[in-house]
Formats: sequence, structure tokens, C-alpha cells
Amino acid sequence: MDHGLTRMRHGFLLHLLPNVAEGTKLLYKNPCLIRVNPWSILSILITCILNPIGAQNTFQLARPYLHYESVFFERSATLRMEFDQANTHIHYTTNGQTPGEKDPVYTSPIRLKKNTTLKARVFGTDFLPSEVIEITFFKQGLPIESISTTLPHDRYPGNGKNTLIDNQGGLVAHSSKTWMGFQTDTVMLMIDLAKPQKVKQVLLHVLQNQGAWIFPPQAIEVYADLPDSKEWTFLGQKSWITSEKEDKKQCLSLLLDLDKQVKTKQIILKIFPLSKLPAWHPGKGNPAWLFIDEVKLY
Ligand SMILES: [Ca+2]
Repeated sequence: MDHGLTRMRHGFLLHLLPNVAEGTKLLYKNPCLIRVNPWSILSILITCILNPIGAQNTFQLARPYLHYESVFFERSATLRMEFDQANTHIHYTTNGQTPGEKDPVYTSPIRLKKNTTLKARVFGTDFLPSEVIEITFFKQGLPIESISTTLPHDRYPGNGKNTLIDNQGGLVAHSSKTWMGFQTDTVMLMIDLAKPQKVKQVLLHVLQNQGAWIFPPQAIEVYADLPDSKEWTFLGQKSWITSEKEDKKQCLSLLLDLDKQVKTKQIILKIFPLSKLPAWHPGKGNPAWLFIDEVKLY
């Protein structure tokens, strides 16, 4: 999967940003959980025999809890972080850098007022620092009046017709009502803006949980209703490989930058879910699920 920035064939830039990893409160029941694997256990035993005093720093701390209502917000969002173990500190950054011990220490809830990617990591005496947890928050885009969608699957209807424009979402649990789940060959989203606006970006927020057969889409096409055309104007498309193995359950932000701004009141997104699960997957050959929780125009 192409993380980062990819030049699109028809004039878009696409950012595929890993958003929420596994560290939400829903998934981390035990913040003090220590991660080890068989090789590290063997390593610890050898280290204990050779150097009993220095053995403890072989253990790695788990990542911190993140508490938030949604990664989407109108005016501001509040993020609370937690790690309940003595002699540990959460360090974080908002500049894209990997947090180190010289970066700010989390002491109280953080209020965010603009699009922000936050990275956090736990440090503690005698332990290896945790892995980095990363989350991106998104401010309200252009005011959307309504949205029509392909009917979602009966089991994952979301939370009503405004599910994709209600500023709720960003939870990794696919059972959350914030997700609309689709298992079909094409998903259409017709977005009506409150008034004609210059649109330069489209954001689609999706889930990746390969164990539950949920993959990002393999392609998106964008159309706009422009005043000088009687038909929908094709603005471009992007396709990419989404079938590579990824163990992490995470939200992904698909951000499409239009090269030129178009003024329109209606946008259609034609989204193509992954049609066949890859050969390495237990469900190989079957269609993948597509889970979407929010769409935004900027
Ligand atoms: Ca939503």
C-alpha cells in the first residue's frame, strides 16, 4: 500500500495517512501490558543469568490509552491520554516527528482546533519506550447539506442517513455505529453542499481490518456538477493496491487533492471496494468489505 504522497494519473495528489492505530480505549484494556515474544523471553532469561540487575530494561512498555469522542470536529476536539504505571511519562509531538524524551510531556487534556496529527509514546525508567501511537484529527470542511449513499449492508447501517457527515468517527472497532459497511462492487456517494463552493480536496475516512475482511477501496472516481455542463464532469480517478498484508487494525484517511479548484454544489464519489480478497487471505476470492465513517470536502 502506498503510504505518503502519490501523484495521481489524472491530476490528484493522494495522501494515504495511517490514522488511528490499535491504541484506542476500546482495544487497550490493560495499559500496563508488557509486550514480549518468545525470543525476547529467551533473551531475558540469558540476560538475567548474566546480568540480573540490568535485565528489566528488556521489557517494552505498551502504548498509551487515547480517549476522544471523535477524530472529526466542528470547532475543537479534546484528546486525553492515559498510562497508569508509576515512573512513566507520555511524550508527544504534533509536528510529525517521532516523540523522544525531550518532547512535551502529557499532563492535561489537549484541545485541538485544526487538522492535527499527534504521535505519542510512553517512556519509563528501566523499560524500553513503547511503540508510537498516531492519530489524526480533522476539522469541519465545507458545509454539506445532505448526502445520499448506496444502501449499506443490513448489519452495518451506521447511525442514520447522516452517518458520513455527522463529525462522528475514528474508532477502530468495526462494530461501532459510526461505520457504514458495504459489500458490493460499487459505492456511490452523492454530496450536496449548502451552496456552490470551490472544492479542492476530498477526504474519505475508511477502516482497515483485514482479519474481518475490511479493506480500503481499490479505486475512487470523482465527478462534479459544473454550471457549464449538462452531464457530470469527470474530475479524475485513483486506483492503488490495497491487498498487501497489514496486521494492524487502523483508520485510513484518503485525501485527494484536486489540481484545480472547481466551483460546484454537487460532488459524486464512485468508490470501488476491493473485488477479491488476495490469495494469502483466508477468504481469498471473496469480495472485501468497505467501511466508511466520514467524508469531507475542503
Ligand atoms: Ca461520521
